[in-house]
Amino acid sequence: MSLEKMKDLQLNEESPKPETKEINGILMTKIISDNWDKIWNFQAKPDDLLIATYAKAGTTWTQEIVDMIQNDGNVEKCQRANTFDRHPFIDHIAEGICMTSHYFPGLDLAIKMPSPRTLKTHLPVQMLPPSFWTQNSKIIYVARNAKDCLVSYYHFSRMNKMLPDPGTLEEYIEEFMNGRVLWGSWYDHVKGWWDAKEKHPILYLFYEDMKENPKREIQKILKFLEKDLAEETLNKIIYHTSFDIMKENPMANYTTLPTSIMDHSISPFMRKGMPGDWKNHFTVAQNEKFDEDYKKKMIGTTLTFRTEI
Ligand code: PPS
Repeated sequence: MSLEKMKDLQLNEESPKPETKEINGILMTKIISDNWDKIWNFQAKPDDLLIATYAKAGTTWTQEIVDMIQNDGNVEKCQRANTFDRHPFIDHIAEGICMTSHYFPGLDLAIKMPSPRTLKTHLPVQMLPPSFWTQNSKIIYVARNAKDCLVSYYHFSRMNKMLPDPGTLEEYIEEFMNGRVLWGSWYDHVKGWWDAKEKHPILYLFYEDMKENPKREIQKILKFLEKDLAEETLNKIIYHTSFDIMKENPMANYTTLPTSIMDHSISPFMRKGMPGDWKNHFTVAQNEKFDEDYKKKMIGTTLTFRTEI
């Protein structure tokens, strides 16, 4: 198929929902599982910075903060390209019409990118390419409470043609609790990365803390990156990376992708940006069941979350 034809299809036709296939017990798209070796053998470098998250935990927000820091608060420089071109998503491979968008072959983009690179991943800790550990690359991990992650992931799965159909919210809650969603169990993800920070340079942040006090959390990132910025620049970063400003920023809000891939009229990528939105979605019965199951899955960890602020 010619590139023109592929672009035409991308603009005018619905992308089919992807096939899924497990790799190492984790649900992924089939194309990722079938090409797993390419991801596993990815060569990290000592000066890479990796932003790792469970999906919908505040990845894009953190990417924008980090880019603003790396560019000393220069907004124009941060608008040089889409978020997914600035920070390649190393565990994303796609095929067919989606290949015409840079978003999808994130792995290839990362391999070609000159250093120093800032990269994105949603991989659970045991699936991270081992070179990140041997190269001692810095990692920022951002965690968000399970219920808000679930609601955000549910709406994202409705609007993003690259994710499986989520069904009803009732059905999706069950799938989420059982870890039967792409990139696997939220519970194992947040706990696995929490434990990993004992042995590796990982800055572990929380979405709720970032929302409560962005200045304090950005200062943690500055310290971790061994950067110092003037107060005025810091305030500029807080403003530029606020939900309301990022929502209007086409280089950060995914609106440059065609509707055949992400349909923001179904649900915008920058949707609510608020801790506690799960309360507008869960019934009392769903919440009780979720909490009971949550206690069992999170037993024995020192990791705690706030489900509202
Ligand atoms: S992805 O697709 O996994 O990379 O998504 P991710 O960026 O991790 O998460 C998207 C959710 O983060 C919200 N968001 C923000 N919240 C607060 N402030 C800022 N600046 C911000 N930027 C993105 C976004 O709205 C999604 O959450 P929900 O709850 O769906 O609104």
